[in-house]
Order: sequence, then structure tokens, then C-alpha cells
Amino acid sequence: MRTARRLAGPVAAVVLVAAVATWWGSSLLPGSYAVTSMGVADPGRPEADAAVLARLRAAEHGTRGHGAHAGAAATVPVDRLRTDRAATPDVRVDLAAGEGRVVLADGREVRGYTVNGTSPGPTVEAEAGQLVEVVLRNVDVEGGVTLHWHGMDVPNAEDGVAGVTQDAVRPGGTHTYRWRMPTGGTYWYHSHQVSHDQVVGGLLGAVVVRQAVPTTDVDTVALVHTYAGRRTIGGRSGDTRLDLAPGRTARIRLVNTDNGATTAWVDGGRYRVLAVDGTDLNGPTPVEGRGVEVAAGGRVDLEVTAPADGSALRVSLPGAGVVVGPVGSAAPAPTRPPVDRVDLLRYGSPEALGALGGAPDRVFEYAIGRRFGIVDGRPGGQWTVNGRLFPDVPMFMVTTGDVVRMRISNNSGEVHPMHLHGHHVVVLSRDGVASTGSPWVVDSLTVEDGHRYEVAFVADNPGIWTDHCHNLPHAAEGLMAHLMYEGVTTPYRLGRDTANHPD
Ligand SMILES: [Cu+2]
Repeated sequence: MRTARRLAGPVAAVVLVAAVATWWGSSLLPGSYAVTSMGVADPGRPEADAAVLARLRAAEHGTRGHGAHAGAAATVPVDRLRTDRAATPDVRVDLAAGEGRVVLADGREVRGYTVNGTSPGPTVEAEAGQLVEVVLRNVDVEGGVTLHWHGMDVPNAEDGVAGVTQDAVRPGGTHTYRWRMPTGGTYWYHSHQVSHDQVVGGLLGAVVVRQAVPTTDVDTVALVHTYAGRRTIGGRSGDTRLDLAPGRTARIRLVNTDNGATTAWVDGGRYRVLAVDGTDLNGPTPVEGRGVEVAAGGRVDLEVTAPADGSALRVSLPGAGVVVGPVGSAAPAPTRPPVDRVDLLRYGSPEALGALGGAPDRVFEYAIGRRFGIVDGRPGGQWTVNGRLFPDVPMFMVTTGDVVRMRISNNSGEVHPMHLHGHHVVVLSRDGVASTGSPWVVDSLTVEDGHRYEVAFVADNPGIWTDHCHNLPHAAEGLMAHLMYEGVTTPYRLGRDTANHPD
């Protein structure tokens, strides 16, 4: 009896250690795996089919390998989902990625990554409908690189996600991307290999679809990036100047490449929000004394008019700005970000949404939370999707042509800029309040803590598409799910034993 009591403590300790070790061990990801073998297939049936959904979920719980879900349909590897290689491109661009010393436009030197020797890299520009070819060459980035065309609904094989749509390009290697430019808009490119390091380090640049008939006198890109703790526009901290005669108009294409949302506003004038994430807004009205949010990864095109009295105005962001006015005009005194902001749910004029406003074929929940757990051997507070930890997160299963509704909610204590690859979504409602403004179409959506958004999109771009948080450390921690078309497979693998590390 006394012996038993003496042993109880050590035995309990051994059992506890064994349990923790098992828990820890079971959290480890395989050294090499296909993205399609992870996650929990979610068929996303409308609520009316809640019983069907419960049955499907029960049947699929624990099932790994969604190739099986293709049913009778033929499978298509992502490599086949690419832009035609036979046609002659209209625009051809060589982009060379490097690592090490970066000399910014304002003369400051930082450690990081360059494209063609600079950061940000050159802007890739073409006209609507033109065929663009980009040849990426990795000069000396040890960890390998890719290029993802953020916000561009390119074919899946051109999406640039290491281990999902291609292998990371090793030093000395090249990879060719091709796509046709959409009708308009502001986008950007960045590495999707070790992106929490490479994007922060500057492996990025802007993509612009030039307007055939410009709607402003001047059109300029203002790419916002924070290097070593200092906010810049085009690599320049403080003010950048844009010369513009009184009464003339400019389109300022703000691109937020940072991990957090920012606010833009105009000192000394008014502005209109012409476009969000590459899509023009309908009936944008003048804004004065209010700011507009630019989501992490998001883009906002502002229209400003140089004041008639010959003074200048400033498109301001915390830490940087663009002074717009005649040569030599004094910049207005800087102000603090306005508390009041444009609510894109109510800005501009509504337009019929067509099929997107109708009954969906699939309804998905993307509920973000946080709890203690172990992900790949790392214990701590973890992001959850629908209550589960990575990699047991949903694989949102769709078929081409489906009208999809997704309810994105966040009760995790932090903000998450959610980014779906290959598609644009229209925001239907926020916290149950329906949109009454212009159709608000995004690829990067700030989902604040305690809020929920309902979005809709058409599944019209077959592939395997990452749907992740663009606060990139969060993605690396496991806040990442996938939209997956039935029957699509990938020959690529990721994991610690491979050279592919997309986050
Ligand atoms: Cu996040």
C-alpha cells in the first residue's frame, strides 16, 4: 500500500510526460506532403442541407487525401492550368531576385531583398487584355524564390505559391509566368516562398493595368512598404512630390505591402476613392476630413485635384506622403490620421450583383479563433479555423461555376487581413448589415476582432488556391486554408524536408 502510494507520483509524471509527448508528436507535420493531403474537406452545402453537411462531415472527418473527392471526374494537375505558351507575349519583363544590401530611394541602406537591384522592384505595366510574360531569375536568394501576382486572378499554375503551384526557384534558376491583364486595376507582386521574411525584406513591386483612356491627367503608383521599421512610399520615407498644375487631376495608386492595415487621407484638399483592389467603385463621391483604410495587401486608388490657388495638397499616411501641386508649392502642415473613415460598405452607389446576390451553391464558414495548442511541435496560443488547428483546417471544396458564399468571422483577439488567391469576392454584409454602397470587391479584406463579413464569389478559376491571413507571420503560424476545385491535383510538395516553404 505504502509502495503504491510512493509510486503514484512518479507514475503520474511519466503518464503526463508520455501524454504530452504524444500530443506534441501528433502535431508534427510530415517532412514532405502535398497540400491536398491536408485539411478537412468541407463541401459547403447551403444551410438547408445542414443534415447532409453533418453527414458528409462525419464521413470525411479524419479522411486525408481529397483526390478521392474528385469522384468520377478526371483529375487535372495544376501544371495544366496555365496560360497558353504558344502566343507571342505583348509585354515581356525580366525580374531578377537578389538578397543582401538594399539601397532605398531615400539613400538609406537595409538588409533584405531586391528585384533588378532595387526594392521595390520595377512596376510591371501593360494594357488591359495584353499577354504579359515575366521571367523570374533567382540570382542569389539562398532560400529560393517565387513570384505571386497579388490580386490578379491568373491561372493556377501562374500563381507562384511554392509547394502548391510550383517549386521554389533555386539560385541560378528561372521560372516563367504568363497571364493576360484584366480590364484594369492596381496589383502587386511578391515572393510566396518564406514570405514572412522575403516580403517584409522587400521582394516585391507593383503591377498596373494602364488605362486605354486615362480618367485623370496623371497616374502614379505609391507603393507603401516599411523597411527596418520606417514607413516609405516607393522606398522614400517622409514626403514624395508629384508635380501637378492647378486644377489638374491625379490617380494615386496606393499599394499597402505591409503586414497591417493603414489609413490614407488628404491634407489640404478632397479626394475620391476610385478603386479598391483593382476594381472601380460605382459613383464615388468626394471625401473631406475623413481617412480611408488600405488593408494589408490591399490597394486603393485615390483621385485628387491640385488646388486651383496654386497650393499643394498631401496624400498622407502615417510616416509618409505624396505632396501634389505645382513645382515649388509648399506642402500643407501634416495632420494626424482622421478618426472618421470612409465606410466602404456605404460608399458610392449600389449596382445589381447578378448571380452573386442570388442563392449560393456552397456556403462556407471561415471562423477564426485562438486557443492553446501545438502546431508542428510549437506549443502556444494558436490560430484556429472553425475550431481546429492547422493542418486540420477546412479544404473548401468547389466545382467550376459554383456561386460561393463565405462567412468570415474573427474572435481571436487580433485583426486578420484575409486574402483569397485567384478570385475576387464581393462584400455582402458586415455584422449582418447589408452593403448599400458601390459593390465592394476585394481580394484583401480586413477582418477586425469581434466582426464578421459575408462575401460571395463565383468559382470560375479552377485550381488549388490559398486563402490565408496576409499578416504573414500569422500565415506562417498556420492561419491558412485552401479553396480547392474538385479533381485538381498538385505534383508539388511542401514541408521541412522539401525546399518549398510558401509562408
Ligand atoms: Cu492574421
